[in-house]
Amino acid sequence: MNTKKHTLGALALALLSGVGAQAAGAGSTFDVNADGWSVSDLPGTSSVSASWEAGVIRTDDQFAETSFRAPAKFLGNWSSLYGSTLSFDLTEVSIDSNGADYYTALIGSGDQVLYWYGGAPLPTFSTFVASLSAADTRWRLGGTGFNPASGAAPTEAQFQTILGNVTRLQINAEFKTGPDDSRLDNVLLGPVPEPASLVLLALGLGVVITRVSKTRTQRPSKG
Ligand SMILES: [Ca+2]
Ligand SMILES: [Ca+2]
Repeated sequence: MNTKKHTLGALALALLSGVGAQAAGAGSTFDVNADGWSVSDLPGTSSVSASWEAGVIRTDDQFAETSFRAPAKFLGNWSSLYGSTLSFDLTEVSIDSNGADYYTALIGSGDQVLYWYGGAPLPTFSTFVASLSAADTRWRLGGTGFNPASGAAPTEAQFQTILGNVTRLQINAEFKTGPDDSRLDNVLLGPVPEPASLVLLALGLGVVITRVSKTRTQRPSKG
C-alpha cells in the first residue's frame, strides 16, 4: 500500500517538475538543502555557504551588510521576464529603527544594480512581491555596495538592460545594527505556472490517479 502511495507521489512530483521546466524563470523552495544559495556581503564580492534548516535558509551577521545570494540558475538573460515578478518569503527576528530604510532585494548586472525597497521583514514569514518593471516605483538604480534609498528610479530601458544580463540576485538579511537572524524561503523569479500548465497538470494527475486505481483493483491486496 505504501509503495503505491509512493509511486503516486513520485509521478505527481515528476509532473510538477515538468510544469516547472515549462515555466520561464527560476525558483528555490529549499525542500532538502540550501539549493546552491550562499550568504554574501552587499557588493557580492565575498560569500559563505548558506545554512539550511527545516525547509528554509538562515543567516546571522556574516558581513557588515549581509544578504542571501542566489545561485547560477537565477542568473543570465531574463529579458523575457520583464513585467513578471520576483517573490520570496522573508522573516527577521527583530529590526531596529533603520530597518525599513534598507533595501529588501537587489538585481545586479556588473556595476549596475537595481535595489528594491519593499519594506522590512516581520518576526514571522511574510511574502514580498516585486514587479520586474520600472512601473514598480520601489526600484532604485545604483552602483555596487551601497544603499541608494534616494537613488533615481530606473527607466524601462535601464531595467531591461539589467534584466538582460543578471549577474547577481540578492535578498537582504541586514535590517539592524545589532545581530540579525534572517530566514528566506520560496524564492521565485518569474511567473507562477500559467493556467494552461495547471490544466495540463490536473489532467496528468487525473491519468495517474486513474491508472493507480486500476492497478489497485486489478491486483489482489496482500493485506
Ligand atoms: Ca521551504
Ligand atoms: Ca546586523
